[in-house]
Amino acid sequence: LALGHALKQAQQRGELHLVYQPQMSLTNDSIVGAEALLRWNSPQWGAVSPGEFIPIAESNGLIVGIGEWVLRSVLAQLRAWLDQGLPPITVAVNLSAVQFNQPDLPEFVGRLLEEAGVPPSCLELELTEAMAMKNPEAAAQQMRELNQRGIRLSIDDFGTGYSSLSYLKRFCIHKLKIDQSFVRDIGSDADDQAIATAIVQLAHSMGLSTIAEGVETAEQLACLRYRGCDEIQGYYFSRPLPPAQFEQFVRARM
Ligand code: G
Ligand code: G
Ligand code: MN
Ligand code: NA
Repeated sequence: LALGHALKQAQQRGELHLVYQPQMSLTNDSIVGAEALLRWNSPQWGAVSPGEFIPIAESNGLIVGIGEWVLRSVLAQLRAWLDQGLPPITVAVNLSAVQFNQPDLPEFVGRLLEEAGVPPSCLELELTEAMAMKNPEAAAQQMRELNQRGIRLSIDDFGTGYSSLSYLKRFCIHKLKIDQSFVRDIGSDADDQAIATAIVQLAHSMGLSTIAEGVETAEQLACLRYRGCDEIQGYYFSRPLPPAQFEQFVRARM
């Protein structure tokens, strides 16, 4: 409760900020995108993880305002990077179920993109299997409308939830994010190797790409490359970075 109260003020007081974790293509070894991750430095509570405060924000309704702030901030950042001559990248934003279920989300995001002057293909929205499968018909419609506006969609933590393959085929998504729980022991665990192979083959057979999360070692990277995974994200490549450091990271590799 106290945390919820502090969170209410956090936004106005500028205690929230975003960090950007680079995403690398394994086909041409270049940076193709980033995932925007929310951080909260509370003077009272210290650094609070989004894993802790997002559920609170979802239950007390603050998530709508916070989610809108995240989208606006990411688009302003993308516009600034484009103006500064950075190559166009796609930034992925985590959506909460509350946001995804808002009927006017596609129109709202479309308006924010126009106002910011950012090509829709620079924005990717991350959904979870649970969000997609709770009401698959409504979710499919929402995805279609986002897709029609040129916004990219991915399924986060893929493989940990429950998704019907028949629905997966009908969802307008571009990418599956292989959950880090399958990546951790991929060097030695035959089950994880089989799962990664299956996800990559499933994705490719449907014309989707794959990104593996939580890649920390060269061995994990080699295993994923061998299995045809398209992109990686993780500490091996880079931690999530503040905007200025992310820009430096990209420039150093241009
Ligand atoms: O970065 P970290 O591992 O601490 O993130 C923990 C969790 O918080 C992850 O599940 C991530 O998806 C979620 N998260 C991070 N940033 C955002 C955000 O901007 N919006 C939402 N809804 N979730 C976020
Ligand atoms: O649920 P979601 O996939 O959105 O959350 C991604 C989370 O994973 C972020 O909180 C991010 O900080 C974390 N993360 C990113 N790279 C790594 C990594 O290489 N190892 C571990 N353990 N966590 C990572
Ligand atoms: Mn994510
Ligand atoms: Na994930």
